[in-house]
This record gives sequence, C-alpha cells and structure tokens, in this order.
Amino acid sequence: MKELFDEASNAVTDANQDLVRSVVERALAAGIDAAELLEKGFIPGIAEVGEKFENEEIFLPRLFMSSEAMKLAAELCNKAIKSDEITSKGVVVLGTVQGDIHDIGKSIVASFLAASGFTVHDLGRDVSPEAFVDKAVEVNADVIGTSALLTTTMKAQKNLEDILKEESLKGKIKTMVGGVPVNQAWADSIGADGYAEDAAGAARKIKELVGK
Ligand code: B1M
Repeated sequence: MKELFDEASNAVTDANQDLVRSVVERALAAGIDAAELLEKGFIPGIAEVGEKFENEEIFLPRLFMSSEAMKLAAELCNKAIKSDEITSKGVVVLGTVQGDIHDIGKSIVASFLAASGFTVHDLGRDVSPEAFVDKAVEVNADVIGTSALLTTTMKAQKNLEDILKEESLKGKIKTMVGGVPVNQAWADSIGADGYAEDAAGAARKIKELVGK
C-alpha cells in the first residue's frame, strides 16, 4: 500500500497524468479507499510541489502542470467517493472566494460533504460574496462554505460575513471557512461559525453546525 501512495505522490510531483490514472485504477481495484489515496498519496505530492515553488526550485509552468495532474487525481477519486445517500442532511453552498482560482481542495471538500449526505451547490471558483449570498437565499442553504488559498483573498471571507450582517442573515445561514492560510483564529476574528483544516473535518464541522 505504501508503494502505491508513494507512486501517487510521484505522479503529481512528476506531473504524470498517465501514472495518476494507473495508480487510481490499481488502488481502487486493490480496495484502497479513494479518500485515503488522496490523503496519503496525492495530497502530499502537491504539498511537496507547493514547497518547491515557494523555495523557487520550480516555477509557475511546472506548478501548473503538477496542478493539472492533481486536479485529475482529485476528479477520479471524487467520483469514487460519491455517495448514494438519498435523504439530505442539509444544504451547503460552497465555492472558492473572489480573486482565487485554487479549486482542487474545495472540490474534495464538496465530495466529502456529498458523501456525508449533504446537498452541495458548488459555485466553483472566483465567487463573489454577493453570489454566495444570492445562491444561499435561493436554495435555502443551511451553510455557506468558502475556501481561500491566498493570504490576499482571505479577506473575501470577511466581506461575506459583513454582507450577511447587512442583510440580517447572519446566524440564519451559518458560515464555514477553510484553505491553507486560514485557521481557527482567523475564523474567530471574522465571526465565521466554523473552520476545518481538511475535507473530513469540514464534513464533521458542518454536521455540528446544522445539528445533525
Ligand atoms: Co498556487 N499558491 N498560485 N496555484 N498553489 C499556493 C496556494 C501557494 C501557497 C504556493 C506557495 O508559494 N507555496 C501560494 C500562496 C502564497 C500566499 O498566499 N501566501 C500560491 C501562489 C502564490 C499562486 C499564484 C499567485 C502564483 C502566480 O501566479 N505567481 C497563483 C494565484 C492564482 C489565483 O488564484 N488568483 C497560483 C496559481 C496556481 C495554479 C493555477 C498553478 C494551481 C491551482 C490549480 C487549481 O486549483 N485549479 C496552484 C496550486 C496547485 C497551488 C498549490 C501548490 C497546491 C494547492 C492545492 O491544490 N492543494 C499551493 C501550495 C499549497 O497549498 N501547499 C499553492 C491540494 C488541496 C487538496 O489542498 O487546497 O489546501 P487545499 O485544500 C485542503 C484544505 O486546505 C482544506 O481541505 C482540502 C482537502 O483536504 N480546505 C477546506 C480547503 N478548502 C476548504 C473549505 C472548508 C474546509 C476545509 O470549509 C468550507
């Protein structure tokens, strides 16, 4: 199993999409859980790529190619995570905040929530606070979940809190924040109702927020 996780990590660091497909196929055939494959194989691979980018060992084109491999890995694993639960535990509007195009982690969160029985409206990336609120009102959402990967885009999570307050929706619609630069202290400082470090934590926290 360890070898497959290492291969998964290498598939992302080497930006090898054929290897991504092959690892996912072999892992699922061997009965490995898709969520575990993401967590122990592919995600460590993209984290390593991020570190190399930060240390200027690799540059944007390479980061982009690895991110395409990671995106494929997430798509393939997400399909295997999907659940067939019929009764919805609650409605969640989810997206990556305005100005931010990082959507791989957000899509994994969407899959975990769907697998945990929530109805998820995934608005994609670069979503304005107004669009989050409009959709949440339209679908009578319990929770708005936002993902921010850049220190410069985290403030959009605060803008969302401000708009909810202005429209007297704060408390009626709960908010949940996540993403690499986000932490509990940030969530507390902007008045978000919840924070989670990863997708499994997001599903647990949202269950708590909607009381189910
Ligand atoms: Co960018 N990028 N990137 N990037 N990128 C980071 C975020 C960075 C940390 C890399 C680095 O320097 N080490 C850095 C940000 C630095 C900072 O803000 N301080 C950075 C930068 C600088 C940039 C650009 C500015 C680069 C440039 O153009 N010069 C640019 C910005 C574009 C923009 O958004 N406007 C950029 C572009 C890109 C790509 C397009 C090449 C690509 C994104 C492709 C895509 O998403 N479609 C990319 C990638 C891949 C990364 C890294 C390497 C990996 C992100 C990722 O997919 N991780 C990233 C480095 C890193 O994160 N270590 C980096 C895997 C994913 C599964 O994890 O998204 O963290 P993550 O999601 C996790 C948790 O965070 C959590 O659960 C998920 C699953 O476990 N979570 C939530 C996420 N959302 C949640 C919501 C919740 C709860 C939990 O509740 C609602």
